[in-house]
Amino acid sequence: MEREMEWWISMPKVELHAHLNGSIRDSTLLEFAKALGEKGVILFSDVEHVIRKNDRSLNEVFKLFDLIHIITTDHTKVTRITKEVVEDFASENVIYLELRTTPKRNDSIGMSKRSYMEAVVKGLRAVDAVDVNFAPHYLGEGNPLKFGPVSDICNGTTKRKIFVRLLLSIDRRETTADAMETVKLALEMRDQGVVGIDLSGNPTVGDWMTFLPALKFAREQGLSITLHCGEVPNPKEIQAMLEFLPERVGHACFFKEDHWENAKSSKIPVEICLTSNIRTGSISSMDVHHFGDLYHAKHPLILCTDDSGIFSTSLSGEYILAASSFGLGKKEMVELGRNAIEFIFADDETKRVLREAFDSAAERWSFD
Ligand code: 6MZ
Repeated sequence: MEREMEWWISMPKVELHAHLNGSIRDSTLLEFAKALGEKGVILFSDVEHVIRKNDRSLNEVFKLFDLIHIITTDHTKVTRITKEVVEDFASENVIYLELRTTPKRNDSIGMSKRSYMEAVVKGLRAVDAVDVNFAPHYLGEGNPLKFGPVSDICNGTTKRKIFVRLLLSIDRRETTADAMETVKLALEMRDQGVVGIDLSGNPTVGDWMTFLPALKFAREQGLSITLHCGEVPNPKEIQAMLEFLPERVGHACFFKEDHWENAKSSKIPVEICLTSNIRTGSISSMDVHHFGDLYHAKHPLILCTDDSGIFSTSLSGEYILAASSFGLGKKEMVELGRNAIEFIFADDETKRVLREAFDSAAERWSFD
């Protein structure tokens, strides 16, 4: 059993839907909460109970995020969380990570959206357990050729390597002006690994039209866009989002027949977060999850964690869950994992290096 787990961990993987603050280690969150409890900012005993709770509805998840943001939003903590999250994904052989986070402003501690993002980038630079490539290849520092092949990552003697790219999230509670500020910041930070924009946050809040101007601007300026789409039943919004033709969508739990027809004909890749969907009750059980239908229809899809900290999961765990729930073998899962490379927002040169990494790892595998 342990060897089986090792196999899934050793498989190179691509993670495209991971929220920074949702991927925080439990131990780090509890440590921060305890320190704030000692300072009298929060009541630790109340907070501990909320953090340790396992099953949460979608609404409870967003209440927890509000609490997490109170606990984590200062520059040094953001830097530490980023460093740990990258190390955790690298430790299970994620070789390309698209990490998304919502730039936050908090005047009382001198935090602007920009300084928040600078703290994130500082976290990327602080990683020492693995080699991190986060700048695009046309800049010397992030040149994947200089970075070297990622093919030795399964060999315990070499330092692991991971490509990290950033997506800036627009929270659905934000205004058009806030969203525009995030897009402008993303454009200014392209040389620091920002490749796109995500729209996320509580799906029962906010209106699509509020975000559309900023998303259109992002697209005109060459940023890629992924949207949380159909996380709750909202047929009109789903339709409008699909008509926008985002480069990817996340979740797609409440698509109706005509939405699927539309998404399939446009071949919009879907980021699938199995554990998250089940835990939040968006999907009642694995046997009715849309992964099955999409997989058999050969629709582009990518397995992702969403919030590995909140939902106590890992990308290896999501691959195991998909394989066991839908009767797929390792060969099929490797194919699915390799395909994810085609849907990343980074450049073609990065894709080439990642394909090589997969193929050279595959030479060492046997499928039974
Ligand atoms: C929608 C989600 C989410 O940005 O502070 N987020 N938005 N649906 C989900 N499914 C459960 N999970 C996380 O990370 C936390 C933020 O990501 C979004 C929410 O806006 C949450 O506050 P950052 O790093």
